[in-house]
Parts: sequence; C-alpha cells; structure tokens
Amino acid sequence: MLLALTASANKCFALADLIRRTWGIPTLAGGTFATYMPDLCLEHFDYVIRHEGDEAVVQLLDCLQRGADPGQIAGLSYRSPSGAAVHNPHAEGLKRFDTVQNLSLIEGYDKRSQWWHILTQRKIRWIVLQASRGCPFTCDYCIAPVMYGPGYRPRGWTRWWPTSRTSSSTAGTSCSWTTAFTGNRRYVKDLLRRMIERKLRGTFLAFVRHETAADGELLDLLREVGFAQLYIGAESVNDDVFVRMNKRQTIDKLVHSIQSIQEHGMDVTLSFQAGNDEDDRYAVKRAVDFGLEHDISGVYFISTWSWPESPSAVFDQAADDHQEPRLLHGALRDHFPLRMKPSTLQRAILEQQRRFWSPSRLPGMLRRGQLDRASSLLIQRYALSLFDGPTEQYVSYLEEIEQGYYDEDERLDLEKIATRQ
Ligand code: B12
Ligand code: SF4
Repeated sequence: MLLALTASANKCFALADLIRRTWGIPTLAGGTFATYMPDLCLEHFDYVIRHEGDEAVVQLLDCLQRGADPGQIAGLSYRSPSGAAVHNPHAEGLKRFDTVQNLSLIEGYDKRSQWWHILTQRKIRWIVLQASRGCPFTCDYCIAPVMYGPGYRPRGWTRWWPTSRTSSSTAGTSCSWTTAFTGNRRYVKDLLRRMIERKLRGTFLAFVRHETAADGELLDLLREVGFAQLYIGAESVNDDVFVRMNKRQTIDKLVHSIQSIQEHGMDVTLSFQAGNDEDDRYAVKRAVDFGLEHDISGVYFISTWSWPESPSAVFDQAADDHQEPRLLHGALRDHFPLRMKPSTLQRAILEQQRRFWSPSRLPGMLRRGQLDRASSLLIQRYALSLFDGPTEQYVSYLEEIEQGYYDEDERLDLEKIATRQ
C-alpha cells in the first residue's frame, strides 16, 4: 500500500513496478494524488482507493481474501479482465471515524527527540492529528471539498482524543492538526477543555481560518493546551483574489485576526499563493512586507496551480504548463502567470523567502528573547539553502521557455501560449 504526494509519485510508481515484477503481490494506491489521477496510478498499481480510504481498504482486503468481485466497493478503481479502467461510484464521506493512530504499532518506531532528528538526520518530525474532516467553506483552489465532500464532520472525541499512548509516542515532536481545525467552535472548545482536564499538553500547530480569532475564549483554550502557532492560508494581500476564489476573507479581517491571535500569546504563520492572475511582479514582495509589518513568525509561498481536471480551475488552463510530477511540490511555478514572466515569479519567491528568513533578523529576535523564532529562522534558512541550486537552474530553464510569450510589461499573450507546440 502506497501513498504518493504528487512530487513523490514517480518514486512510488517505480517502487510499485518493482513490487509487481519481483513478488507479484497486489498493490494499492490512495490519497490526494491517486484520487485526482486514478488512471495514471492504474498504470502502476492494481487498485486505487479514491477519497477517504478507511472503509474501502478493509473491504478490499476482505474481497481479496475471498477472491470476490470488487465491483461493489465504493470509491475503488481497478482494471477489468479486459484491461479497461473501472471506477466504482464514489463512497459517501464516513460518518464515524473515531480510531486514532497508534504509533506504537509501527515496529521500531523511533522515539528519540526532535533535536536528535534535526541534528543527526536533518529531518523535522511532524505528527498529524485529525480532529475533523472537511470544511464548511468551498474555496475554488482547495482539495478539501474534493477529498472530503461538503461540510465539516467532527471526530467522535470520546474515543479518539490524544491518549497517553499517543502522547508518549509523540514526545519531543510537534503535532499539527489538520485543515479547518476550528470549523465547529463548540466541538473544538469541548475537546480542548477535556485535554486540559486530562492534563494533555504539547506543542501544537493548527490550520485555521481567520474567523477563529473572533472568539477570545477559544484562543485562550488553544493557548492553554499548548498551541504555539496558528497557521492561516492568507493566499494573497489583494481582496480581489479572495473574491474570485470564493475565499470569504478580506485583508481587514485577516489583520484583525492576526492581532487578536498575537494578543492571546500565539504566533501566526501565513501561506500565500504566488502567481495568481491579479499578481504583478511585486506581489510576492508585498506579501513579505505584510508578514514583516505584522510580525508574522513564518511566511511561505506555494505557487498557484490547478489540476487539468479541476471543475473550478483558478487560472486559464491554456496557461497550464504541467511539469513532470517530481517538480510539483508547490515551490516551483507550474504555469505561465498572466502578469509576470515565470522566471520573474520564481526569482521573486526565492529572493523574498531569503529576505524573510534573513540572518540579519537574528539579532533583533535575540534582543527580544524570541529564541523559538531565532531557531526556526536558522532551520528555515538552512532548508532554503538546499533549494538554492535547483531553483536557480529552474529559473534559467524558465527564461528559455518563456521567450516570445510576454510583452515588455511582462503581460502574457494568452492566445499565443494556447497554440504553442
Ligand atoms: C498536515 C499536512 C502537512 C504536514 C505533514 C506532516 C506529516 N507528518 O505528515 C506538513 C506541514 C509537514 C506538510 C508538508 C508538505 N505538504 Co502537506 N498537507 C498536510 C495536510 C494539511 C493534511 C494531511 C493529513 O495528514 N491529513 C490526515 C489524513 C488522515 O487524511 P488524508 O491524508 O486525506 O488521508 C485520507 C485519504 O486521503 C485516504 N488516504 C491517504 N493515504 C492513503 C493511502 C492509501 C493506500 C489509501 C488506500 C488511502 C489513503 O485515506 C485517508 C483516510 O480517509 C494536507 C491537506 C489536507 N487537508 O489534506 C496537505 C497536503 C497533503 N500537503 C501538500 C504538500 C504539497 C506538501 C509539501 C510538498 C509542501 C512543500 N512544498 O514543502 C510538504 C511535503 C512534506 C513531505 N516531506 O512530504 C499537498 C499535497 C498535494 C499533492 N497532491 O501533492 C496537500 C494536499 C495540501 C495542498 N492542498 O496542496 N503537509
Ligand atoms: S477554508 Fe481552507 S480548508 Fe476550507 S475550503 Fe477554503 S482553503 Fe480549503
């Protein structure tokens, strides 16, 4: 059973091919990439489970054991005896998904500290806790509505909240709580109060929306449990982008939210999309300016991208330039932006990230006693340096392929790009 992020899909394909060639045992893929690209995955895997896998995987194992027909397993893709791809109808989103991961079941799971991993393995370990699935919002670019369907489904906390077993196996690591964590405030407050009662504390980060900050009681509870960072998908510093993408956010609300979270003793991390149709060559710089002005602890950029199959593509699909999967991890641009050359966008991402994670900011952090921020800056700066060479090579490549498609003001000739060979 394999799960591939797009950027690691080729490696997973090679591994699946090897397993099939060497041992001939059935192979199964699942997760976001496989859900969007089941046909491609079926070239290397015997089965693909689309969307949520919890029930389908058990049904498939049972079916394989009995040698039965998999035609009834909702959400399963496979090949018929004639070789044609069969995609069974979608499964309904799970109503109950109470079981929590138990890391002690992983043989040889390494319990050494985060610092040990950073210093000796150059790896940061993040444990994901999923308190809910889905999101009450439907932003056009987001995978959450596609993967989990409409609405927000809380997990049955009575059975799943972090137990001492989970906490001990995650000791010394950071935990992130998945998308739209605070989508149902009553449920999340209840969960946090129970964690406080049971003295379950840790270092947590949660993915939240700006509305979270309107509730002071919720922020106090988050802080008390150990949430040090709230991660908000800012996406842009341009209200027009929010409207076009159905984000239901404004810059004003974002700023209020940041201030309120900081007043409650937590840091804010923001991620931005880079290369939207409204963005000119200074958009990435403006986002970093915004981050510095509002004392944000981390500013990240994900290059705007859209699946060809997306029902709500966020840019004209003629401008799509899907690279090989290996390059699709969000840090490299994957389309021809409307108002700047691809090389300008890529260079801006690199330079502005360097500016945000500049060592020149260290003395100020140390003076203010922000040791967490200082160590995070060193780690991020180091991580960035690993991308320097490949990104600069990529910029040179972009300068070649963009020739002839942009005017002097770096405006894309969409017609010309649509008819390129
Ligand atoms: C938490 C998270 C992280 C954490 C991961 C921590 C960790 N230890 O795993 C951090 C912040 C480190 C991270 C980093 C990155 N992430 Co991330 N991350 C997420 C996030 C928010 C939640 C993923 C999660 O664990 N969910 C909980 C599990 C239970 O749900 P699930 O993954 O959907 O799994 C269900 C189904 O998909 C299915 N399923 C999943 N796997 C399998 C496998 C099989 C065999 C089967 C049958 C079914 C199945 O069944 C599950 C239960 O129903 C998602 C967005 C999202 N909301 O899903 C992005 C997401 C997965 N990340 C993404 C990306 C791009 C990255 C980065 C490459 C970003 C970057 N440029 O650095 C890095 C890669 C890091 C790495 N080395 O792999 C993309 C992946 C897009 C793609 N298709 O490739 C996503 C989808 C966000 C997005 N919209 O762009 N990420
Ligand atoms: S609010 Fe966040 S999780 Fe929900 S649809 Fe929008 S981007 Fe996705």
